[in-house]
Amino acid sequence: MSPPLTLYGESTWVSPWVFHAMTALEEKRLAYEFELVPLPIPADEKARLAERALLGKVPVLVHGDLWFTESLAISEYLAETFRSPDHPRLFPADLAERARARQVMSYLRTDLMALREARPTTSVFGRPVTAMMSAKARDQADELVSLASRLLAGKPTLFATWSIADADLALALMRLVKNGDSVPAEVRAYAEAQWARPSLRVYLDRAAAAAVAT
Ligand SMILES: N[C@@H](CCC(=O)N[C@@H](CS)C(=O)NCC(=O)O)C(=O)O
Repeated sequence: MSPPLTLYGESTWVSPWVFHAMTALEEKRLAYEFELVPLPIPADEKARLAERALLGKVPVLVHGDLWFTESLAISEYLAETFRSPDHPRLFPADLAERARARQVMSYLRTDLMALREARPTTSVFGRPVTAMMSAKARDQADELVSLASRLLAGKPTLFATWSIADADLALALMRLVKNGDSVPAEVRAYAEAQWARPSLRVYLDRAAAAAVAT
């Protein structure tokens, strides 16, 4: 029998990386405990997490004696531990599509800093921002939308079947949609359809409730 799973997330419900890890667990239909830590993480809690998980950040996945951080490491571990066909897939079966999915997810984690600053996740889950985007943020938004349009080309998912890259791309696009920035209709429809997917809703509903409460 597999040891129990625990996911550490943040009590403010604003982390795209916890969203990714929780969506992966939900998509795999795994039972797990959920532990909340405040953000910023208090020094003593950060040290406690870092002692076990190497880094004092969330998300942290605990599986038996293994504690580790990094959202992509978590989804890849879940994909490789709880394999298809016994569990739904998180990554495309096709190697070329899987490479493309990793390309998109890596881009979303390491790029778009100006856009992420101008359109933070607080404005996705809670109150929209009214400030104009800087020229750099606008350029990054244009690049993001162009990438989405080219990859989607009217399809409902990036690849032949849903993958965890769809969840990440939808969240990135929602930085624009939720703030009233211009997004082509078919890209917006894709992001909104992803937003309704049950595995994403688990984090999103908690984030929406937390936003209303603050
Ligand atoms: N690259 C990491 C990013 C994790 C991260 O930056 N988490 C933030 C919350 S969004 C955090 O734990 N910050 C607390 C801190 O740095 O003290 C991932 O993909 O999981």
